[in-house]
Amino acid sequence: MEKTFAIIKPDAFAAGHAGKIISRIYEEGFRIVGLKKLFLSKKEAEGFYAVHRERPFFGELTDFMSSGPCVVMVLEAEDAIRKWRDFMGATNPADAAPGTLRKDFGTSIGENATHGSDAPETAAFEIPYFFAGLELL
Ligand code: 3AN
Repeated sequence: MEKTFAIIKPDAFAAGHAGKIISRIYEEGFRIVGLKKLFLSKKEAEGFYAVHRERPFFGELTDFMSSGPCVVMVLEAEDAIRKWRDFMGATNPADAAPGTLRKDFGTSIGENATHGSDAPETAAFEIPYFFAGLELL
């Protein structure tokens, strides 16, 4: 079993899609190991996305991620990292395959409804950024 880190981003939360997305997470066969609603500060969003600090969209991305509440989760499944990335779909919702979360709930490359760790090393940073060990029992 593998764990990955996921976010229901502020766009999807504000649009009232959190319940539908969580329901689809269960249907897809993930176990939700950790889950909480947060309203990130700009500084917390910058720390989370520090790897993208040099990218031209860093300011826009961290403004968006601190613009409203989101839901952070730790999901468990066999091959969870790849499985969640496949279920989210392409970064740009316009390119995302039918049946994926970004196709159904994303509106633009920035406001694309969900986040997921892209590798085991990323998950190893992202999970403890948001969750203490006691919250993941
Ligand atoms: P992914 O989330 O699919 O791994 P990355 O790692 O390329 O995508 O980008 C991280 C986040 O930055 C994306 N989830 C997306 O919301 C945002 N992003 C990527 N490219 C752009 C862009 N050109 N303009 C605005 N935001 C972007």
